[in-house]
Amino acid sequence: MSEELYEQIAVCVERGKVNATSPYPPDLKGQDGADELVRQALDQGLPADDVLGKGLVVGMTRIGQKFSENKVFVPDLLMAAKAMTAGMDQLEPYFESGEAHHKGVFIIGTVQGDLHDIGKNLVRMVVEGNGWKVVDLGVDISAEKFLEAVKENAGAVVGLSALLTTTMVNMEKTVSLVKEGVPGAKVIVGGAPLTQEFADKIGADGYSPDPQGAIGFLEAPVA
Ligand code: B1M
Repeated sequence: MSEELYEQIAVCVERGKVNATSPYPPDLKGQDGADELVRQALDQGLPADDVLGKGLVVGMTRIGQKFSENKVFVPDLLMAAKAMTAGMDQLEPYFESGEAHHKGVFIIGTVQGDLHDIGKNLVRMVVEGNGWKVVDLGVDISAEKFLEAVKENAGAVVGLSALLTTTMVNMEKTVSLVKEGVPGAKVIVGGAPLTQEFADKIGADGYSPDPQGAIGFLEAPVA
C-alpha cells in the first residue's frame, strides 16, 4: 500500500503535477498532486525519509535522466521542480525536527562576472530534488564568497556554474581558493562553454554537462 503511494508521488513529480487544483498535466486534471499525496503519506505515519527517498526523489531522478537524454525539456523540468517543491514544503517540519535527513550540503553559484542563472537553478532544483540541502549563493559570486560559504558549511560540496567564455576563467581562482582554504573540499563545475578537459586543467574534482551528471558526481562512492 505504501509502495503504491510512493509510486504515485514519484509520478506526480515526474509529470509535474503540483496539487489537485493545478490544471497541468491535462490528463491528471482533478487528481491529487504531490502536495496532497505527501500530506496523505505523512498523515498515515509513513517515515518522512521514505516519502522523500522512495517518492519525491525517485520522480526527480526519472525526469532528470530523461532531461539528460533529451527526452524532455526545460519546461518539463521546471514543472517537476514545482511539484517537488510542493512535496518538500510538507516535509520541511520533519527536516527541522531531524526526523528526515538530507544527504549532504551542496553550495552552488554562478561565478564572478556572470549573471546567467537558468541552468544553475535547474541544477539546484534537481540536486535539491535528490535529497540534498542546497545553499544557493546566486549569481556573480566571488571566489572569496564561495570560500566563506564552504567554511560555514563543513563537508559541503561546491558547484560552480558559468555560461560565458570570459567568466569560466574565474572558476580557476575559485577552485584554488576553496581548496587552499578548506583542504579536501570537492568542487564540481558545469555550464555550456565548459569541457571535461577544462575542468581537469583548473583542478576541479568533477564536471557535468547537465544536472543529472551533478547527481552522479555527488553520489559516486568516495574513492
Ligand atoms: Co547570455 N549569453 N549574455 N544572457 N545567454 C549566452 C550564454 C550566449 C551563448 C549567447 C550567444 O552569443 N549566442 C553568449 C555567450 C558567448 C560566449 O561567452 N561564448 C551570451 C552573452 C554574450 C551574454 C552577454 C555578454 C550579452 C551582452 O550583454 N552583450 C550578457 C552577459 C551578462 C553577464 O552575465 N554578465 C548576457 C546576458 C544574458 C541575459 C541576462 C539576457 C540572459 C540570462 C538570464 C538569466 O540567466 N537569468 C541570457 C541568456 C538567457 C542567454 C542564452 C540565450 C540562454 C542561456 C540559458 O539559460 N540556457 C544563451 C544562449 C544559448 O544558450 N542559446 C546566452 C538554458 C540553460 C538551461 O542552459 O545555462 O547551459 P545552461 O545550463 C545547462 C548546462 O550548461 C548545465 O545544466 C543546465 C541544464 O542542462 N549546467 C551545469 C549549468 N551550470 C551547471 C553547473 C553544474 C553542472 C551542470 O555543476 C555545478
